[in-house]
Amino acid sequence: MTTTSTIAADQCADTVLRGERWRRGFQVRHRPTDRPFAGQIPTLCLVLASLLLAPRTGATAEHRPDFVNPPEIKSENGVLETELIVAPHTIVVGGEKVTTNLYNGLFAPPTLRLNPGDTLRLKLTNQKGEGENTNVHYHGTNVSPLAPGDNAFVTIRPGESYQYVIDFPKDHPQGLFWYHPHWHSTTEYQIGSGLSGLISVDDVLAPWPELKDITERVMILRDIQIKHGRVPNPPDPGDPTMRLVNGLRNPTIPIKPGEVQLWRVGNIGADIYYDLEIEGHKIYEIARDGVRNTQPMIYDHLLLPTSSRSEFLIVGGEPGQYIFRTREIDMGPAGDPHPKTTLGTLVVSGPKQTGIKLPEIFPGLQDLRTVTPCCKRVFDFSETPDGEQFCINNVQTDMSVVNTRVRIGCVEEWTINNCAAENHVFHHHQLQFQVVKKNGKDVPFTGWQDTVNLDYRAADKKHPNRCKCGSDGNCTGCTCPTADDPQGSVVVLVPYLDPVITGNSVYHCHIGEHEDNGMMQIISVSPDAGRCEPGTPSSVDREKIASTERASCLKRRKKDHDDHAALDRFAADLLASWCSARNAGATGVASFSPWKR
Ligand SMILES: [Cu+2]
Repeated sequence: MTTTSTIAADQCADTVLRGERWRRGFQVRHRPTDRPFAGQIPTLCLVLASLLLAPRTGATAEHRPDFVNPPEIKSENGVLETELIVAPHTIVVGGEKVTTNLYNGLFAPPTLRLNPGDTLRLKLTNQKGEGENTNVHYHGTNVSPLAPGDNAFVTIRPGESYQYVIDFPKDHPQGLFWYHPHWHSTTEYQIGSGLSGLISVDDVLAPWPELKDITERVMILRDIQIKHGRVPNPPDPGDPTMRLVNGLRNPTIPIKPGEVQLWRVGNIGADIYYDLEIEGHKIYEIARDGVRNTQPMIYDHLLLPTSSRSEFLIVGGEPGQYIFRTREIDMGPAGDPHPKTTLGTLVVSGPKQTGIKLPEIFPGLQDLRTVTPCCKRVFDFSETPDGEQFCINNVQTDMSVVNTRVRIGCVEEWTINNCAAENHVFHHHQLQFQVVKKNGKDVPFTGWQDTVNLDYRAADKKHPNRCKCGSDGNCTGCTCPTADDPQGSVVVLVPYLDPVITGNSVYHCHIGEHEDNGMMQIISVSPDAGRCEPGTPSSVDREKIASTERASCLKRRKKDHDDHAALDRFAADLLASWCSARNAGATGVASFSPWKR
């Protein structure tokens, strides 16, 4: 059924994963919550199903559908038990008929709602019947990567089921996460088919009880390409696509003048970005990628790279209709077109609301710049001139190789360089990191995130040595960022602090096409690694290599996904040995002080 070993994350849970976990909670996390969903009765609203199955006539003002949240499944008594069945269904989406693989027949599948400390028991059944393997990754969650947890290396073949059991730590960040297939080499197609949904770890509004009764709008941003009634396998991110909100084309979103609403938005499509804008309205972001900001962030428009989530407040303006859209995005000369597109229509009407103030006091969060990093590493993201193959540090994904070994208990500094003439999106599993520098400039500390955009490089008059691109998007002579020309580089501080993330996971570009074609590597997080294990080039090593050499992308045949079984067993053994050492009284695995956040 699955190729992974079956050591459970809770094998030493009493002493390590639950009892002696590093305290890292927001002080506010322990406040009682009186949000309406705190009662926790399993509920699967099927309202959306009927909406999705009904023929739709398009996006004219007269025929705009009403906005509806995705259905929800909530935890009860600390457990969320559910089954997702992946199977082909024929539906009408955005006015077009398509036969595609869906979770439980829904283009907007249920939001899984649970609380810190809860256990998610999710049975995934693969009924795709097309010879396609699948699995589920729980994006952004700070949980164990070992089977039967959030293990991206599990294989669930057609006709098989797999029982995931995932313990969410008691101090898990409260916010928006998501689930999607992570079966390397077909991830893009599977997400593009309609396979992704949201996870809400409640309650993001806990620090602000005055907001507890405001209307909450949960939004799945996902596009679909339909050709001859099917989703192309794989989709081409350069082709025209239909952008939808919860499977709806240009829905009407009502709000009263002065009313404060919480919008929880996830870009959970396969490849594309959004640059969100609501005419006449500001975006007051309170959380990014499932972690609250340290201060209110106010935007006229908000870039959401693939896989990012933003939770923000909006305040209804003067009565009228306002377009909710994504602006046009410049993805670079080698990138795909991302044209301006209407997503929905905000309709402001009704009696004026008053009395709710936007929050100004935010919970604390550790500024990781106060910590001396154990290790500094550099990762160069490059691609072949034709933009077909993608590399990290000059090699494509090899599912049988651990590329990076880090020690639990460390904060590391990673410099991630975009050496290509199109944007990439860096994502790291199991944690959030802090961005401290972008394109050579210091970034103020406003929070943590699990995805970050890497700006493209392209030649201009001042920088003739960057990529030179033809009108066909083919680019040659690309170089990686340097100290003198840092365009495209991002420096992040990565906290490998929580022993629950011990094991093997991955970091990669979250543009599905790029990940499937080589831009992903395997990381082993263990107590046994050296503080700066050789293997990944350090920043010092990298300075000796010319940026032109670093920009190459060697094609390496991807090995079969199943080769990973041995590595998973290896990680499980490591955790087991570490658990027994801790149980015997050995300490010092992580000497970092408790988190302040
Ligand atoms: Cu990419």
